[in-house]
Amino acid sequence: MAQDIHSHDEVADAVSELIRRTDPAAADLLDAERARQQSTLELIASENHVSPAVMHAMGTCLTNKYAEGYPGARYYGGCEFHDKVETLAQERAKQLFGCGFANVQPHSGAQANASVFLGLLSPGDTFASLVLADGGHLSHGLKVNMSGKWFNPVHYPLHYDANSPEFERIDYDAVRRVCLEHKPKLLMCGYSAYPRVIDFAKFRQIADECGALLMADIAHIAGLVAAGEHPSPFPHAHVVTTTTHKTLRGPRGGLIMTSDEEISKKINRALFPGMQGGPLMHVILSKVVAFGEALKPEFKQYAKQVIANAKSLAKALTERGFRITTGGTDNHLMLVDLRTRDAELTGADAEQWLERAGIITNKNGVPQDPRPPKQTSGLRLGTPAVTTRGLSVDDMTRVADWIDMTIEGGGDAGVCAQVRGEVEQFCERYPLG
Ligand code: DSN
Repeated sequence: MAQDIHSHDEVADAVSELIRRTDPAAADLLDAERARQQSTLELIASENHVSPAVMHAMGTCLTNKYAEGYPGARYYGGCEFHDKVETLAQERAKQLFGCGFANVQPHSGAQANASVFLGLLSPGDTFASLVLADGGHLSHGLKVNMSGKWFNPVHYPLHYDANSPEFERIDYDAVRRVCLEHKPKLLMCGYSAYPRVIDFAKFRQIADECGALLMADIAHIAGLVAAGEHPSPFPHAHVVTTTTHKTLRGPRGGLIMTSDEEISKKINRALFPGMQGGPLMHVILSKVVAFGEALKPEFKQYAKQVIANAKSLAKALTERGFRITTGGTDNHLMLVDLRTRDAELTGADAEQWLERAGIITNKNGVPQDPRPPKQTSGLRLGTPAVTTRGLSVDDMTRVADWIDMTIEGGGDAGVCAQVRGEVEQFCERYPLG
């Protein structure tokens, strides 16, 4: 299934040749990156391999056009087809997520989030979120981000009691306590390193009780939500943001949705002209194609397989002595606490060793991690990209073996080279085009 959409990509070859004619240096870099992606296993939870149609929709003449404004109300002439493209993207997004309004213009998830802040809050306003170190996101109130500099974040905790069956999961009672104490104007949920189902209905109850708007940032789980494999934030959240390039498997970009007309007007004004200028219309064409793919029944199968693969990888790693935070996963990602294998081992080292072995991951803090973000005690692993490639539940056991061997080898060059050789050979069975 997954390989069908990635059968040999002649356009990618032609694009490379075309660039080579005028710019060999750029073509060399492009070819090197294609070879890297082909020969390694991508386990970064926020990455994916898009289909050739999604990929090449971005390399089109729509990049030539300014279309500031919205369909039917642009600041430039010549937007007849751009209006249709953007409207189609909006319609498909609404259908996919079951909401009333969609703004498809955000260049990224962080800009989508910033636009919500600009549209719905005033500088200094209080909002509640999970701190980045526990799995949140930098745009959810990190002090060096605009959200933390110009607004007043208060953070709710996870369950930190290791003896609790809820260990490292959201502590909804604590969310309620924090919200009743601080009366935030906005309550945020949705995370970048949280492996469990989010109870949007519970969040809405708390938001209503403390008079807050509920915002769900579903950047990581959007594809699972679209496929019905994770509960939807609608009708609970007042506003929903996402990226389009993670589990949703679209082009790099953002999306904001709501079913409230007044909120949609505020968000539209905040995004343009408040936050961005001209929309990236070539990317919006690609969003159209990606949303179309996600509406197909095959995408539901894909999302199911992403979760099955993640569960399989988490189980295989647990059997090999790695602790997975919360004891496993319900979605596409897991956080591996490396300290159970080796108290001295950092995420930074593990990431580097695995990269040498052809397995691409990212270091990530685990909840209450004593180490700084450039070191960390954990690794975040995800299955969206390898599932697109066609890897199965059984393949995940092999992947776990390679991770185990590499970590056991402690960065030894010979071990890394051996695993790398096996991974490269394995990857040949799953061509990316
Ligand atoms: N950088 C993204 C991630 O990896 O989760 C979040 O923006």
